[in-house]
Amino acid sequence: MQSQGPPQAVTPELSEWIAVQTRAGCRAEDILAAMHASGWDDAVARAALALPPAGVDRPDLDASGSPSTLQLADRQVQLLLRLQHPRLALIGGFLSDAECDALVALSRPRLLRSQTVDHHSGGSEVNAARTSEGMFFERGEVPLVQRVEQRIAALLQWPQERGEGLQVLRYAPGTQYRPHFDFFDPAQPGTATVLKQGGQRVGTLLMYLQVPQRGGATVFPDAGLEVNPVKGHALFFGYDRPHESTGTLHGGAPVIEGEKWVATKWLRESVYR
Ligand code: PD2
Ligand code: ZN
Repeated sequence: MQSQGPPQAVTPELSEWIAVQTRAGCRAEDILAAMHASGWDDAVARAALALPPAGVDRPDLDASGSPSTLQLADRQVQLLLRLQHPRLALIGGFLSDAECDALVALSRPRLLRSQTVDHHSGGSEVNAARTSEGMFFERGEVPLVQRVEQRIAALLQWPQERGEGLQVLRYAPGTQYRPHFDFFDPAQPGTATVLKQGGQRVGTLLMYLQVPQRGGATVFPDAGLEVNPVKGHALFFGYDRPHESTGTLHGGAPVIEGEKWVATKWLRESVYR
């Protein structure tokens, strides 16, 4: 006898239905519950929602079977490098040249001197350790940002609502971002305030939009690793707990010649509004 349940594969119709629910403000967890109630297989539902498999609650790529390419919903990308510690991956061709140029053009008029989190108050402050200029998009602010955020969610199997708005940074010659951790230091008094919205950061995706002629590598001093920016490439690193043992101390080395532009997506452990 044939099963009468829904088809057990991610179809375009299913993706469209999920997009409609998401635009209407439904959370991924609620859509998942509705799909369970309608008889959808849990693994298929989670894949369609870009949620991690049951029991796995951290952003990461699906690199099972050691693929050299990954087929995301709207783009095929290259899996160029994987590292276990720090947990890191370098993705080629994540953004097209046109997408990089459009993100730069949209953000250029809105740049302001970058700030960092003030660990005492939980607010933000100008800091000599970070001399770039930057701006934030609202999540889903324009169709291009929506498309990039959908791609990130598919790559890292992490729902869009567990991400901060996309940040774009411009580094002129001589500017840099000194080594730091992207998670919030649990020992600092301002951290409790920051965590109220979305909880801890659990991963970072850096996308290179424009590359300098010299300098500007993303460096991981504890791992002895330097990643040279390449236009359209994306660098992911995850941190399962807010601790230096993750090996994710990293920085943006000074730009020597030319300009470096990057977009950063910081991922949170829970829904970020
Ligand atoms: O621009 C970089 O290479 C860089 C380095 C370290 C960006 C960030 N951190 C960041 O946006 O967190
Ligand atoms: Zn960082």
